[in-house]
Amino acid sequence: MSTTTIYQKRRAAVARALKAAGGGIALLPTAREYPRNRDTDFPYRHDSYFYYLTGFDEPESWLVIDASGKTTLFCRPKDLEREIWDGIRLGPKAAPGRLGVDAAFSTEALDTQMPALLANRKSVWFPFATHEGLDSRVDGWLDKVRARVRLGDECPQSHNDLCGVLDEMRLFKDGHEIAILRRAGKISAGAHVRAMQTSAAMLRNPVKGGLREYHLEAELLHEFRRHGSQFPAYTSIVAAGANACVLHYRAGDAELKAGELCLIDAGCELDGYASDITRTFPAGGTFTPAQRRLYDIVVQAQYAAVKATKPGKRFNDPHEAALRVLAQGMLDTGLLAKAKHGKVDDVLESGAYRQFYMHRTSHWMGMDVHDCGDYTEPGSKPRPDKDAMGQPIMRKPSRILRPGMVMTIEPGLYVRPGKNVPKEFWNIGIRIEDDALVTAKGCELMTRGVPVDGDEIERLMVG
Ligand SMILES: [Mn+2]
Repeated sequence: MSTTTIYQKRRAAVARALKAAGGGIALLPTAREYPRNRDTDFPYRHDSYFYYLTGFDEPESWLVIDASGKTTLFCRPKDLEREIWDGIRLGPKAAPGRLGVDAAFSTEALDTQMPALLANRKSVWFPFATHEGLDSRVDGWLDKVRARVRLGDECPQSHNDLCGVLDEMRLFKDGHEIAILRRAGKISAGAHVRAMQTSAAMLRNPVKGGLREYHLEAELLHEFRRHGSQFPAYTSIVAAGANACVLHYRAGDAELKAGELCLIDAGCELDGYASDITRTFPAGGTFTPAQRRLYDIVVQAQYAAVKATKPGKRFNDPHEAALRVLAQGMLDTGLLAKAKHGKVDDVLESGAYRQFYMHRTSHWMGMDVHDCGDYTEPGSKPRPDKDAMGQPIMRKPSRILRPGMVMTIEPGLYVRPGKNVPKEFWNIGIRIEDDALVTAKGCELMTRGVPVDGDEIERLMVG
């Protein structure tokens, strides 16, 4: 299938969803450009929804989809002067042929064309709370339509959130998307291998100033980019030693020392799709016994979560499976004293595990690293549950996993120094994260080009 056809099919699916919801018209801008400082912008990143429906990455573009299936694109006009500075623009004339839309206009015609497109439509759909100023822009266009009601035009009567329609579509990845996600996962895995090997090599042959977190970040970025990745999918975390216990630490300039662990959470974005990998490894290539003890618990927790990631299971099942292994590990190692905390079920019930494991095990992944998609099962009834603090609430059961969904599996253990915490484990932070595609029978880990097994990591690093 040509890529144009893929985007046409997705737009047709949106039109069908609008029709099923009673008709109307959907409009969707891409992301805006953001200035960084004088004359310099932040690297431009298109809007994921917009790109999902067009494959078009020029700024200032808009897409309009009518419930009848008719599609209209607004894009920057051809401009020889601007194109000399900023690069070739597609332009509205070439857009229908290239992108398969029915009509195309210059963005300069937005304010004149949009009211005409919105007139006599039952409702208007756009993404809520994702583009600053969008709702007032739409209001301005509706105002122009309303000014014409005496001429017989009708104004849309309702606003609908387009995100709901698009989120549900994006939650299920098609073959085109899966192929890109696999490639992104492979590139990122290679980058982690490279960082591990560089870490051990630089500690074997010390450089002036020592091995720093940024040295490993540079290896990651080099590997991403040389395989065609446009950007990192998120800011890379390279955390030396105790920094691993800071969940949103970034790569800084801390020194990596032999005998300490390094946690790297980094993934590239490739052609609009993310990857998200975390590995924790001994900076010098060999785990200490205490590090290895906790590491193996996290590996086992991840295995348990992977086993629970298959069609028919719920989104929360991998988390519950990982949690049980982690909680048992906390008791076995004395992180939680058995005399005080009881057995594994008591720990799960009391929430005492939160001292060492305070985040969830999974999130959806796709175009966005924390991708869109409902985490609860649509159409199901709320039932008694507990919130993050263990308080009883009513909520819908978590989403039933189905083929085509992509999620991370990322258990961890983070041990900050504390009075009743065995000293040998202080400042050890471990997380292991892979990206799983739910398949017909189970799941495919798309990021296992870098190992998780402790022995394999040691072999890879000393090799
Ligand atoms: Mn993640």
